[in-house]
Amino acid sequence: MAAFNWSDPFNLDGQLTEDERMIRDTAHAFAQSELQTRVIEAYRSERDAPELFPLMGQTGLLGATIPEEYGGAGASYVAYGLIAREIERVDSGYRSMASVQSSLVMHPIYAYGSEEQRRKYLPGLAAGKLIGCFGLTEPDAGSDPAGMRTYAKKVDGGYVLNGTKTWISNAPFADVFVVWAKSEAHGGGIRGFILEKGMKGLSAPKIEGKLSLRASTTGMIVMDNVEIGEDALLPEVQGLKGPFGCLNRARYGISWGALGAAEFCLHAARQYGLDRHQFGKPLAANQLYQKKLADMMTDIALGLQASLRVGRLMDEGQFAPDMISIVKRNNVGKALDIARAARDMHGGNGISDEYQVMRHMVNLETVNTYEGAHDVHALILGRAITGIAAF
Ligand code: TGC
Ligand code: FAD
Repeated sequence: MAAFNWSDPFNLDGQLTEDERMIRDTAHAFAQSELQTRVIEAYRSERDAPELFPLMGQTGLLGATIPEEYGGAGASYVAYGLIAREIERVDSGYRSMASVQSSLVMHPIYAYGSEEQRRKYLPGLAAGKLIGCFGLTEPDAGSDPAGMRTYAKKVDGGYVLNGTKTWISNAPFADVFVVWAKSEAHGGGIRGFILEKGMKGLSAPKIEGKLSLRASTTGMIVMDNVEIGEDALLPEVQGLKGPFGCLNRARYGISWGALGAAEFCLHAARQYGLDRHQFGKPLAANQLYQKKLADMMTDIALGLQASLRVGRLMDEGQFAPDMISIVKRNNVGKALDIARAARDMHGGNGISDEYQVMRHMVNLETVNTYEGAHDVHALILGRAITGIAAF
């Protein structure tokens, strides 16, 4: 019989390759030394942190699945998930910064870009010398991106873009903008374009006053007659499957990341319950307290196994997007429940940023909404089960 380890109940560690363990340990050390030391103050002051990108890049945490010839690490999707888990153990906003760069900017350039575009952008993005953002959502098109209004008009030698994207992670300090628009030259079909900071008519104002994900910068992308050349078009994809192909990767990473945040909350609640005494005994000596810890540990362990399975299938090229909807929806929903429970278990201290559980709780509200809201993933799964689209 094996000894039971409450912090790794199903021996996830033993199911990883040596390379994956090494990448996880590197990400853990980086997240604890560079991110954990900044996050409380960064969150308080809602401070922009573009300087983190080169630090993440030097550590090999950006574009991990992209081949080495373009600056990536050529690592597995499981390794990518492990990186997300370690970063989000510190803060969902920092994971957001990294997952947009890796899955929503580097992936489309690698998968849908020309060889010239790959060579131009990917090494700089992998190194964190360039920062990327991904513009799909619009003020009137969130869960329903097919309703987007951003339009690319065809002109001699290129296109002119008009439209507004909103709630765009990294946009205010981004150098590279992957933007999705309806294209006149392609029968009004959705196409991806690469825009660059400084183009005439392109601006990216910051959205102030977020009460969630405050360590990550969010903004708009405003395009007012932005002229781009033919070479700005991502040539290899047409239609919504372009942005959705990117979202598959990011949603999968989130399924690991959210559980990193949940693990932080479980560890914090356990330690708090052992240290704090009420009624002459540790809080953790009470049955109600232990039941909450047991529920947390169970949901984390089951969720991690599910994400590992989906990651292995992605590495084998055998995944279906609906599998990703299961793990994104389930793991984020469970992480949110866990963070709320941990906040409660800390009593009054639970609302202080010093204890960090409430920051995770409030962050996870965003994570539950972006990359397909919780209920939208239920509808994707409902469609898979019944064959009827309810949206
Ligand atoms: P639908 O008719 O279902 O599909 C249109 C075309 O797309 C294809 N497709 C997919 N392809 C690959 N992967 C997927 N997951 C795909 N889902 C659909 C589909 O096969 C079809 O292709 P084709 O060739 O036949 O045209 O499209 P719909 O308009 O009915 O979609 C409905 C729904 C609900 C599935 C979809 O609109 C949806 O997922 N909505 C949620 C929107 C969303 O997730 N937005 C995220 C914005 S980015 C973001 O939040 C970043 S936050 C990052 C951070 O900071 O970490
Ligand atoms: P809506 O679509 O208006 O949904 C509102 C509510 O209605 C939700 O609860 C939803 O579940 C529900 N709902 C919608 N349709 C249905 C239906 N048919 N049936 C039942 N319920 C329904 N987008 C990007 O493109 N790039 C980014 O980098 C990015 N980063 C983000 C960062 C942050 C901090 C946030 C908050 C958002 C970000 N987003 C980004 C946008 C995000 O993807 C959208 O907010 C999300 O897709 C939901 O869209 P919405 O806000 O318009 O809500």
